[in-house]
Amino acid sequence: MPSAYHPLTEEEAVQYVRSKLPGFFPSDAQLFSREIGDGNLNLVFRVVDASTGRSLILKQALPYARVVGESWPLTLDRARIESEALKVQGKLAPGLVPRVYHSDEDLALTVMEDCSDHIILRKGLIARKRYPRLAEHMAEFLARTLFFTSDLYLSPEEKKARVRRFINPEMCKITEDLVFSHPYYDADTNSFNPLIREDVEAVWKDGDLRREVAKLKESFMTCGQALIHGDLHTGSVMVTEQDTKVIDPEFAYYGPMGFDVGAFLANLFLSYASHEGQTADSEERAAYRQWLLRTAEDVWNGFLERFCRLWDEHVKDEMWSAPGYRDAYILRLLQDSAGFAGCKMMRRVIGLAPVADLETIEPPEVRAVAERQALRIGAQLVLRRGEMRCIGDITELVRREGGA
Ligand code: SR1
Ligand code: MG
Repeated sequence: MPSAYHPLTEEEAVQYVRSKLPGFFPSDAQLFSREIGDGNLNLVFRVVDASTGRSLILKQALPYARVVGESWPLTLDRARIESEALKVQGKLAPGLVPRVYHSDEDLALTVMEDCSDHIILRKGLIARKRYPRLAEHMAEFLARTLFFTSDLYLSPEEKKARVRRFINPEMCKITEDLVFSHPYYDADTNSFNPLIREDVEAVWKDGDLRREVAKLKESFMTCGQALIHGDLHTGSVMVTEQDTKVIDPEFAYYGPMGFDVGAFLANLFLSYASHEGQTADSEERAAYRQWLLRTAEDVWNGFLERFCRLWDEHVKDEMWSAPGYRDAYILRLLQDSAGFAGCKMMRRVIGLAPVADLETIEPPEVRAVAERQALRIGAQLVLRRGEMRCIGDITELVRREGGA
């Protein structure tokens, strides 16, 4: 740990901002700071000038996972990764990530644009809000950040230099454990609704499923296709009706593109399962579920259109232009996305770090219905990913397996 490192207090956050970003606030401004972090890992300070309302966010990594405590040490290098990834993504997808004002490796912090006028997408989805521009923005973010950081665009030398910059072993290990290993056996970290124990045990005993998850785990560990966000769930996206910001890329590394696409789809499908219509407002829920699936389709189709356009405009390598290669690449990406989406759904039902979409459903009997759906959809996405030819095949599977 760098010797200068210590977790800041609210007061120190104000002093830090005054000394390192002297022009951001007037020198006589009365600044207020509040620690508002509610995620699994970090401190997040919001610093506001009371008279103008101008504000910023100071995000600082803790040397352990906040959600568990000091018994789970965690690398501070994730702050450097996050800050560098935000800068790369900000250039490739302007306006779709918070602007970085300042970063400090010794204190493991990033000072960035305050997006507090946005809400966390997961919260919006729980409240059944619709976001008309979400799919278009996510398609743009995914297509541009994945294409321009891959071998399709970069020279082999530049690509490998970037792989080196974004080696992120400790954060990847969390994903390897929590997404691809622990949910598939009786691991200590697992935590699930006791009412679904039989369903969970069926997952642990399913050899075919475990074999297919193992293949996906291997792909996550070995396929350095592009600089991926690495944790692109709906808690990593902030929204208003008209705007979208992708936040928190501390898990970024060179991995399979389908892991990002799949993560986002998985979280729409988790929301789909969570709005399972057992209660009085079932018509409204059914309509909302259709919106979620349409959004998943729009994300993929928008992504595909943009990705293909970028391919046609920028791909120069003789071999990448071989007949049928682009279509084969995209089909593999779709099938990878389905498989990774499946793993990401199952981990949120069985493993550590559940999602509020399911957790907040009461009573536990109703929650169990939604959780079983999520498990069924997840398992089938993994097992049948090789049969998927288009996004409609995926949403059709979700509809079929997502019946009560
Ligand atoms: C201890 S970290 C648990 C989870 O939170 C993050 O958002 C990642 O999804 C990680 O797996
Ligand atoms: Mg996060």
